[in-house]
Amino acid sequence: MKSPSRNTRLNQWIQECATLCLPDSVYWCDGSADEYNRLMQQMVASGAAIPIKQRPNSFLFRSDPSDVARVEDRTYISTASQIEAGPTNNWIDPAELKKTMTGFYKGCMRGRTMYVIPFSMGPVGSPLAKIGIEITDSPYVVCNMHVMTRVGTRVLDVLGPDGEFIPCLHSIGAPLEKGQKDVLWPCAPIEQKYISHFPEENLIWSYGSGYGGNALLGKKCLALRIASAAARREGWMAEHMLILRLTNPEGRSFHIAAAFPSACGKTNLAMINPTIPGWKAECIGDDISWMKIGPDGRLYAINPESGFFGVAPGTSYDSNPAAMDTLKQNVIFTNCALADSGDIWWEGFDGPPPGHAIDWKGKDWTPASKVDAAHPNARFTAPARQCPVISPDWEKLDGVPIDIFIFGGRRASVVPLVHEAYNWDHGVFMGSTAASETTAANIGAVGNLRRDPFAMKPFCGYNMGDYFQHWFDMGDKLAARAPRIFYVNWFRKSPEGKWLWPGYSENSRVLKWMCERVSGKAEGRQTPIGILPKDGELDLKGLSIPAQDLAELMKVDAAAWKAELPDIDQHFKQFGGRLPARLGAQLKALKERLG
Ligand code: OXD
Ligand code: MN
Repeated sequence: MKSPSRNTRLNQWIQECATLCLPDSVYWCDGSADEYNRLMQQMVASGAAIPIKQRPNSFLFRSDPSDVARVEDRTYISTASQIEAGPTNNWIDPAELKKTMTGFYKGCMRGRTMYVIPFSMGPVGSPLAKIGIEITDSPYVVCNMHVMTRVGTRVLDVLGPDGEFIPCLHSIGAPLEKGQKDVLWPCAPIEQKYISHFPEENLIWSYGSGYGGNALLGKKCLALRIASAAARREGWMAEHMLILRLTNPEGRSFHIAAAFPSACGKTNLAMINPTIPGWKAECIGDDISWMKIGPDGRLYAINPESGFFGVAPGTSYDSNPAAMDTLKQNVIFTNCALADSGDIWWEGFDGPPPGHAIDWKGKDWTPASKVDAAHPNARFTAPARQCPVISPDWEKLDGVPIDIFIFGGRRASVVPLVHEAYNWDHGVFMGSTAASETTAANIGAVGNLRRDPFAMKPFCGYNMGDYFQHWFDMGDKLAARAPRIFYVNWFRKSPEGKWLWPGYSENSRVLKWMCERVSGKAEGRQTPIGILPKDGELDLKGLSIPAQDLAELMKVDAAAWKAELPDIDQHFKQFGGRLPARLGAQLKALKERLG
């Protein structure tokens, strides 16, 4: 197929990749509904996609059991010197990594089509948007990219003959020899999977996986790892944050950006349905926020994505009605179960489980089965515009002004429901020490406590010590206009293992307190770890939480916090000379406050 682009660098790169990967044909995506439908029909015909009768234009895919989540162990930040990637990233010398991967890419698209996907992260024409071009041999990836990004010819128009783009080369790593029958989810074995980033040349190479963030390269690879490095160079921020707008009964709006590790409820919070009377919430994004200081000195955020790639298990009308309504049509489901009714199903779905289903591995499943019907990292890919609570401003080219940052994670103990930072430096300290129990979003053990600074451990494209410094630099620039910083823990448990806080929509009570702090209506109480709600300040009307549970949720246990200090010290030590002195000062101050 002839190139529709006049961009010399782009055409040359496509030519080089075609020569290396040797696809049977090259196809330039135009982003049309027709294209999407055609590819889906091909995948239905091959058996890779299963139409979901109850949900128009929706399809179920089952991945290979070895290809079910992001592979952090095989994800690389390949900078000229290892120190630039820092201690939290895997590193291989760029020349060596390119040599290894070039070996894999040679002829890797034999028997397949090479799709060229021009996409924009951010609304086309936004001053914050960036253009990427993904090459892939997976039609599943093309369809997902249609939903998650803005794909098409208008992107090539903006790119013009000499515009800048981020090249993203992806292959599932499963060439087809003549006459070889394809499998339903082709991919390479784990030891051949590489998710590689070259931030110094704005380049992404991904090989061997077709799943989520490993393969939809606009998301984690571009919008977080490459963008975070670019943002530092260019003076803006790329963060693993949802964005929401909360409006109080008087009509004042607050914009909140919140960072939580993967599978800790970002999508639920982004689509919250407040239980407090008169408060209204709108969703702007559920995973990534790009932010830049505006002409008025405030920080403005856009959601660079156009869809939700959400964790399915646990999503229900109870936990997230807006997400469920988003999933009525035009959805790609991956690794969910298929009930005999013809509808999808997963653990935590509304109502009783189906009597019989086909599980994510394609096997018979009944409630008596000992295994999950849906993989714990099963996902839905759905257009953001279908979300009933999407903000009318979600595609505003200049973004929305952020008032509040929230950090958090899953912690069964120690960390109270909410506390506010004393100031920006203290907030950066909170973000840099954020910790959470691990989830199924990454391949690896689930439930271990790990420090996940700013929920960016898997996504920071450069030395995290420098990333902390970038937060300080941004705070210095924002000065009095900087957002206020809070830390939450919705996941607190009693010593007997009972949830202490109802979570979900009730989290709006905590958000309300934050807004009242910002507008000077809540006084708070000072504690060694930060500012907590004063007795009676958290609106609990209509909620029956035993006093004892509330006390536990709001408790600052100095001894437990002191016990955390050596671990924070250890965590900081890994950054050596790259750790900003301001973080050391914060740790010292916390030690002193704890007595
Ligand atoms: C995601 C993740 O897919 O963080 O958003 O893993
Ligand atoms: Mn995420």
